Amino acid sequence: MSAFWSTTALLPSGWAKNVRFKVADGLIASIETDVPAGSGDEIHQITLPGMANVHSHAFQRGMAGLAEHRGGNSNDNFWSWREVMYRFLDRLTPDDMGAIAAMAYAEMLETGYTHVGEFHYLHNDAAGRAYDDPAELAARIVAAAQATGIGLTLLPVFYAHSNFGGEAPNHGQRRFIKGVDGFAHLLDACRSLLSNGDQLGIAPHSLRAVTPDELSALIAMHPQGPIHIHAAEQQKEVHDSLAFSGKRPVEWLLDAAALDDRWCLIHATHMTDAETDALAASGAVAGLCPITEANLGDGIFPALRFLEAGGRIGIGTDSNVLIDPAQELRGLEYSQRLLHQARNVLASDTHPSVARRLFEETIAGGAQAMGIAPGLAVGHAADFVTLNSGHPALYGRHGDQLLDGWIFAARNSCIDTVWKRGRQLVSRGLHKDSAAVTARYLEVVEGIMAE
Ligand code: NGQ
Ligand code: ZN
Repeated sequence: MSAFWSTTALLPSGWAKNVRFKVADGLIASIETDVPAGSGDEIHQITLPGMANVHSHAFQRGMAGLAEHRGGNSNDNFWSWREVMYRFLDRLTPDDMGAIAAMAYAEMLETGYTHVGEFHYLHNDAAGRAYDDPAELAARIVAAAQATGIGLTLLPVFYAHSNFGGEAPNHGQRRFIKGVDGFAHLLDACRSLLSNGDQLGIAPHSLRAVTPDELSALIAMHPQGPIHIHAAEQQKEVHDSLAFSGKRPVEWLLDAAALDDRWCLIHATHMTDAETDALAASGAVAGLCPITEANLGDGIFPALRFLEAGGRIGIGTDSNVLIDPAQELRGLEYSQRLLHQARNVLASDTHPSVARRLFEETIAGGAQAMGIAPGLAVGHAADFVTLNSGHPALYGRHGDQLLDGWIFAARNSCIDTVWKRGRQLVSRGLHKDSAAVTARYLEVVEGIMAE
């Protein structure tokens, strides 16, 4: 494909009509508006930029739906879910993980994500021993991204402790553990795996898993590029942080880690008003995962205040219990409606459409958190998502109404085609290798469930 033409397209400047993108080497070489299609152009109706999924643990797709029944007692919570997740890892092989990641990434592409930030913490074998190649499992992530075609920001995770104060890791965490030197080797190995357009960041897992000294050492190891960390997802973490340092997790990070636009704080659910305002002012992104946060019973992010303070947000699929950016954005707005007993809470004066506001915010914040360029502009990757104008939720809709229809009113996906760096990966909502990826996934899941 050398040119891509769309009746309407969402550009950084807003909705444009009769838009022609020339594409060269996977990048947008030029954009013309109000022009007819050329002969041989790829022709579509409604074109959006691809979205970034800032936070995924791909392997967790394989246990989706398996933790939705009561365990031995009636007080299931985040921590009991985590035990189920740890048990799922008892036997998972590199091949299993690669097949599950490919399934998750194909689903991401099918729902409109063209880039994923993989917060990758599975490093050791099932006995907790390092593989001969420290990047054995990271390589499976990279291979799954390359096979499916999704863009990747690989975020190798440093994980060394079970709680604040450098507590020894527990048995369930044996596959995650690396020392500072081991992590340096892993980071080097990861760097050599990446291909064109992929990015490398670092991910100290959480203030529970990393001591302050280790955090400083990690940052020194990676002077540029994204830094992601889980923070303040659960009240227990806030209490443990206060007991350890006298500060809440986000407060501690703001004071000790000099947060700036390289940082992405995953969840940041439990913040005081002062933390909310200070995080917004720092330029860091809050990586929100509304579906997982609801699924795990985390709490409600203070989105209204954070956005009003100029805070930046991205969205992530985290546990991958369900993969769909439209449902993430809908869940984010609905959490605020329920909390504030009001409607259209996250709209703004410049964007009265809720979906448009959230789409724009997460395109910008998501790209920042991934270390890539946002939106459909010259020199940026030709990452197109087209909507199916024949979907009843979009009938007769124009401009921002299309986004509101997609995000609030469609029972099934409105996605028609998806393109990564000018290459078509999805048509009629299905990944080009869907049959093979799904067949391999079926085999792996049947094997796991039979054990
Ligand atoms: C994770 N997931 O690393 O997969 C975590 C659970 C933890 C979320 N926080 C483990 N949603 O935080 O200790
Ligand atoms: Zn996570």
